[in-house]
Amino acid sequence: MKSVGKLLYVVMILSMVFSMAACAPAATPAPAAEAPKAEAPAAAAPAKAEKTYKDLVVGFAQIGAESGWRDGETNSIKDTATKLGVNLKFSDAQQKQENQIKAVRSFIAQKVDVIGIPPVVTTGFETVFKEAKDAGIPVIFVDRKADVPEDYYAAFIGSDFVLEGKNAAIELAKLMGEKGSIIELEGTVGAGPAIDRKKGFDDEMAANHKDITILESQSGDFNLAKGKEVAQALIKKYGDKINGIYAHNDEMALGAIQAVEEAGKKPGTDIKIVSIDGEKAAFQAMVDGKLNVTVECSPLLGPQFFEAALTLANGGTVDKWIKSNEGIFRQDTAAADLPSRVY
Ligand code: GYE
Repeated sequence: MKSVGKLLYVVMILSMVFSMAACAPAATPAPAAEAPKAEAPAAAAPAKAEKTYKDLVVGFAQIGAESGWRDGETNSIKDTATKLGVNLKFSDAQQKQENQIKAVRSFIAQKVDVIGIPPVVTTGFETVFKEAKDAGIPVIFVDRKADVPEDYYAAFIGSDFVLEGKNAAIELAKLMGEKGSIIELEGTVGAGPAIDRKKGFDDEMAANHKDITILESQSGDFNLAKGKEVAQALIKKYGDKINGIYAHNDEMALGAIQAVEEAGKKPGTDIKIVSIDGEKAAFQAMVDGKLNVTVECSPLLGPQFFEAALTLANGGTVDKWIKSNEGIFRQDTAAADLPSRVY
């Protein structure tokens, strides 16, 4: 009992001291009060309201529609904009760099908040991205990059193409029992993913798969018809020497499959085929046993793109490289995976 009384006494004294301190004018300022004081908020102009998705005006300068992959990306951008209520100005350059440049200029003139673009090739974009920078409009590279100074763009959202190429090489070498000869179908000449997918693949083959020879490497421009045409010409040239095909995207692999069949061989068996993207059609080709592996590259970049755009429009910063999550898919799971593929 005695100790309870003592405790009560201490509590009473303490609470008196605290209430006195609360009422008394601050005599000796606490250390924190010595920090430079901000201007009284009442005197300053009211803070600018943060933009929401509904206030956001975004220009997107798409390349075109060369692949199912790109259609998948276009849908992801458009659908996400609709869902979020973003005012999207979408332009289709029909595979032409000059049209993409025109689109960017028109977005600058319209004073959009942010510009998104997959530059079709890496060179020739410096002037127009400098113009965007001078106009204070952040540029986000979506899925492809251009070779411009770092401060000409705010972020790149997309894949590690060198790694995709390296993974494709490891897969193809394994399928071929670490020996034989292959042909390579490259993407659009001068396009970032074509340059990097070649580098990743060729370097891995040269370093770790010395009994595999790359007979020839040619551009199939990331589309089915050209991929088929190039594969036909190379099959004619090298005949039975070819044991493997590496295509920088699924569309060209689908073209190559047709070329192999027309040459009287079995794609996926006589000639192993590995490509990149993970399109629905590639999964179907794996189910049919004609394609062996697709290394995924996701075009479903809409949500990450608009999130970054909103942050930038509000003056925030984002990671310079926003990476997409991707896997490697083989024939053994293709049938189970196919129904959930979006693009
Ligand atoms: O792999 C290809 C498309 O830029 C990453 O472009 C993209 C590539 C994709 O045409 O199919």
